[in-house]
Amino acid sequence: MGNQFTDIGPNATFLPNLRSSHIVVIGLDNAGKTSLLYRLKLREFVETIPTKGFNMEHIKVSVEHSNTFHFQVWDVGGQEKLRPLWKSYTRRTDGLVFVVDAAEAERMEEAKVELHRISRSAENQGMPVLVLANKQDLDSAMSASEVEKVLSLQEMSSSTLYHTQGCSALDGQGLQLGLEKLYEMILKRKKILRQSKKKK
Ligand SMILES: Nc1nc2c(ncn2[C@@H]2O[C@H](COP(=O)(O)OP(=O)(O)OP(=O)(O)O)[C@@H](O)[C@H]2O)c(=O)[nH]1
Ligand SMILES: [Mg+2]
Repeated sequence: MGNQFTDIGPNATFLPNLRSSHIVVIGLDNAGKTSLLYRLKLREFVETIPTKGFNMEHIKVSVEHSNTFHFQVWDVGGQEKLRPLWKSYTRRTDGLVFVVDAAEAERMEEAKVELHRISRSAENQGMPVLVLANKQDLDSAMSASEVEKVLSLQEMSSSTLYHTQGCSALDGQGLQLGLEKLYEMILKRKKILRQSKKKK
């Protein structure tokens, strides 16, 4: 799936609908971010090319009690030279999706450094993080709990809600569950923020 440049800037305000959230998908190059985006959008596995900028799609997800939730999803290129741009996309977002290629154990340290760097940045403090351990269709893929361990997710700030989900853009496994978890974390964080505002 090719790059899609739209005239909407990365910091465009979220859709006014309360049932809609703005999420940003980041992770190292080749992790499978664009494949996951289009698996969600088109419900099929598509051929991709490395993303040089970003792709953006609106995605509908069925959540609890047959509610439909809308995500505005920004998929940002993961090549090293593009990573300094991640910050401008993660600013003012409701949730972060960090994708790793679970079959590439040798790049986990690099992924860990990038994930902790972005989640530590002041503007991203406390933002919910869904880690997707992608490519579970491959025999060599690490499980979600192994990925959670090597990325040292428990070392993220105590205010950060996170969940690690195994998935595959190839066959679609794990994606619905991952998005439901993200939805729950976003709601939980909104509640916490509302309560702390009331206390002030
Ligand atoms: N086996 C398998 N291959 C996958 C899966 N998801 C993605 N791939 C392959 O992994 C490669 C990279 O996928 P992309 O979706 O382009 O990766 P990306 O994270 O968007 O990469 P950048 O745009 O460079 O940051 C492609 O060859 C995909 O076909 C998966 O779940 N299983
Ligand atoms: Mg891509």
